[in-house]
Amino acid sequence: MKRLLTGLQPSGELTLGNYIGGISQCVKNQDNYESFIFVPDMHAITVPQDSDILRERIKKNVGIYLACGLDPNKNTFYIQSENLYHANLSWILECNSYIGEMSRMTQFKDKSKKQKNVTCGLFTYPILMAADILLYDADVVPTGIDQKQHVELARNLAERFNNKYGKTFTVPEPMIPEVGYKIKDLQNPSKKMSKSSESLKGTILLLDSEKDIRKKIMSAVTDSENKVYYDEENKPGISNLLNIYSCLTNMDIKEVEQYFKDYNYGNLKREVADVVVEKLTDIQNKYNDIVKSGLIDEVLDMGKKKSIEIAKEKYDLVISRVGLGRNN
Ligand code: ATP
Ligand code: LTN
Repeated sequence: MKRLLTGLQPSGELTLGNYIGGISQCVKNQDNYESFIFVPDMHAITVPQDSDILRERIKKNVGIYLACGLDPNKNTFYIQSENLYHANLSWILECNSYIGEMSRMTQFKDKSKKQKNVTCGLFTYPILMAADILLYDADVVPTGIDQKQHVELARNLAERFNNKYGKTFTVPEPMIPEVGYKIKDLQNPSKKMSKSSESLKGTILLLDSEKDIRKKIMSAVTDSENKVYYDEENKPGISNLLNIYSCLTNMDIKEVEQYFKDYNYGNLKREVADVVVEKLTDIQNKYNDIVKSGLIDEVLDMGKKKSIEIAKEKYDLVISRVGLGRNN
């Protein structure tokens, strides 16, 4: 079975966008791949974080993954900082990476503009991401389009290392969800719904209350035509609502368009809110049971053990190829 590996940064509360574009895709794939889902907490500290919030969010996110249907018997869950091999391999890869190629990373350029003090970690973070992937011989890496360049760096570093030292790493493939899965901010539908948005008015969080979900959807920005049809360019707000409905009901976008064709915007929003509330209430009920059950720590302890075993084997091979340490 091929291996799938992905991580969602604990840099904010998980959103409906994360569910539709990320988590639910992993749920669909869990029978087809041996899956590794980890929390890249060391990536989160490339920008300032509050320690108490970060600590709480790491476990909360794992609870949400489980509540969304990621089965602990089919996926290995672990926390990056609990496995020291990630940072160790990252260092060796840094010594095989070039300032020139790192300077071309577009996410660094974007994120560094928003920071007062730009850390070295923010600059080298894609190399740590390559280590996350290469330690486990991942075949496919599901991510958003913004991470494609980082997965390509991981491919380049794997090929470079293999050419220099002999076949050591699997060269991973990015797995990018289709355009339809891109959910937009409800207040600014030209922008993606994002967990690190400054205002959460246009962002539905997976643990939002029913009242907040309805309020956010009812006040979604639309247009003045009051006719429901799908046109991403001229009607981004309405198209976004239709997309959300289509993804949560597994209905084709054409069928959804047909279904809502005689609706006004108010009624459309009400029905979209109904399906979002139904889906998220189910996830939230499961999440509350999972938190009470102690399952999160159980799953993370098992995952930590397994991830360290796999990573150690790869790391030992790497240091022996490079000539580090002794007796290898
Ligand atoms: P950040 O704000 O920190 O960039 P984010 O919430 O925008 O975070 P990522 O952590 O970069 O998202 O992405 C994690 C996963 O969630 C990816 O698989 C990505 O495709 C998916 N995802 C995030 N936002 C959306 C969205 N609005 N629509 C569809 N998929 C999304
Ligand atoms: N950089 C990614 C999170 C991430 C990741 C990974 C994703 C860190 N390491 C390895 C896939 C594989 C992000 O910011 N979304």
